Amino acid sequence: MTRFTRIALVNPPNVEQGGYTPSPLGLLYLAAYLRRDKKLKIKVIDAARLGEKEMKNVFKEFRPDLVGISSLTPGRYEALKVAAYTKKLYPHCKTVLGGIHPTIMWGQVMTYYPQVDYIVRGEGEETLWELVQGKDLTKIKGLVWRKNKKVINNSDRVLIKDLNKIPFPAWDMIDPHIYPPLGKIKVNDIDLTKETRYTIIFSRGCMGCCTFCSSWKVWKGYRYRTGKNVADEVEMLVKNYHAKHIAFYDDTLTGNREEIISFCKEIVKRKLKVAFHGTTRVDKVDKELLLWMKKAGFYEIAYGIESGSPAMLIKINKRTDLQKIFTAAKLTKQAKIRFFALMMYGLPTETKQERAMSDRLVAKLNPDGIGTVGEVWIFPGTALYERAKNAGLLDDNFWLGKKPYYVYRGGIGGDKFNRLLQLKDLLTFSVRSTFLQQTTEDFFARIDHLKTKVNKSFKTLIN
Ligand code: B12
Ligand code: SF4
Repeated sequence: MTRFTRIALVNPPNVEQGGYTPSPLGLLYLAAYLRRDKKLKIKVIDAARLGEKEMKNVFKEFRPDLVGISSLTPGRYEALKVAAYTKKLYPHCKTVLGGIHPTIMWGQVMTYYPQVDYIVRGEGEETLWELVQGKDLTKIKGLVWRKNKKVINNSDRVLIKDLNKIPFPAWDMIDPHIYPPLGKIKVNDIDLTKETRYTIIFSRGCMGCCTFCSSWKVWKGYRYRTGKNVADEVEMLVKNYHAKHIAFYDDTLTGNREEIISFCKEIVKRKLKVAFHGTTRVDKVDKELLLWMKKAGFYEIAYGIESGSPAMLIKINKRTDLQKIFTAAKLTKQAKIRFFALMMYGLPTETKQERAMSDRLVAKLNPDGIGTVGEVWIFPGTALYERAKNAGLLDDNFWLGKKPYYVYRGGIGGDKFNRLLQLKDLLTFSVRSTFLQQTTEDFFARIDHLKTKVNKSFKTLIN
């Protein structure tokens, strides 16, 4: 017997970045997977685009019995607000959170936010299906739930082996035209400033393990679809929606060169006229691959370059080097594909000289575009987060606050000058707050806290 029959899948409001948000591909995948059960009524609500008011209107009309909410780390507060609103409106409706933030911080989310009934960790399709179908909760792998107020974390789910078997995202359940065009140029007579940009994904996960990235926590390795299967999806987008601009949202698009080449051959054979964009690693391209990509319609490839300092590339575990970066840039340009460089500035221990090396590298590469936020954001689930915690910069409680992410401003072993400044701030703050305590109990607790903090800070400073 199904446990739920009216399911709303929500991308929370106010989570766009720089005013833009693409379609929530994860939710479209989930909707497509669930609707294999014809009895279910499913709604996908992209409140990031439609707004909070529209989301509330749909809720009132649709009366869901399960609300599924997607959450990245910066958008967690908005996701939790949607869950709280759901409970206020329909106290008996259940809420389930999924996406990278609850996948990593499930313990904290379930402990502090009673408005969340379940969390689906990692890949969502099969876990959500079993939840909706009413399977015994103790047997649903990948599910976090409560039994008599105790949080129960079921064992991990084995990831779907054959990605080709997952139904294509349910584009028909949203209006693709609510997503504004995102492109500044004309490519092969396709005016990107006018075309809706559709999104697609070839693979799940990444073979990398960079210290600032948490992708591996969700996807645990790299799986890919066949070129033919992805070409079928492109053809569906072209036939049903007249799609002309498609962006691949893979972490590493070209992780399997044979399947990418086979995809490109299919696109050429089927005469599909589409402008493609994708992101990959510099060590995952070569001349032949790029020439095929050009033929298929790729107009731009973004590469995670990150730094111009060889030592920094090692520190962040990028597993690339300057030679590979130059080669990828040269081959991409030779294939007449735009080369887009993704850079990181302000990485822990970065020196003035290393910053200058990055600037020199960018100047030499002369990319067609460059993407950087100009500072480093630390997310849970990354090696960097663990280092920042060990250095006493933050702890898990940080994510109970509203700040979208932790901005790194120095303090991890190596930035000795930054660390000294931070120590001074910490001491001033702790001494002040110690002497402002009302009760003796608080006072002694504070002194202990201060001692631990100072010890920890000195240790980090010395290391
Ligand atoms: C598209 C995208 C975006 C989009 C929209 C994200 C969205 N709502 O789908 C935009 C541009 C808005 C965006 C913004 C940001 N992003 Co982003 N983004 C991506 C990207 C490239 C693709 C997401 C995707 O479609 N994946 C494919 C689908 C199939 O996977 P999925 O969405 O994770 O969904 C599956 C599961 O997670 C789960 N699931 C997800 N939601 C739900 C909900 C329920 C109810 C259930 C049961 C299950 C479930 O089931 C799905 C199917 O298996 C990923 C990288 C990647 N390849 O995944 C980065 C990624 C998610 N983004 C990341 C980052 C860093 C950001 C930004 C901070 C970047 C920035 N510079 O501003 C912001 C934060 C936005 C915010 N306010 O929270 C990081 C995650 C960091 C983190 N801990 O949050 C990732 C992993 C990139 C990376 N490798 O570091 N992003
Ligand atoms: S290559 Fe990109 S997606 Fe892969 S681990 Fe590094 S930063 Fe993350």
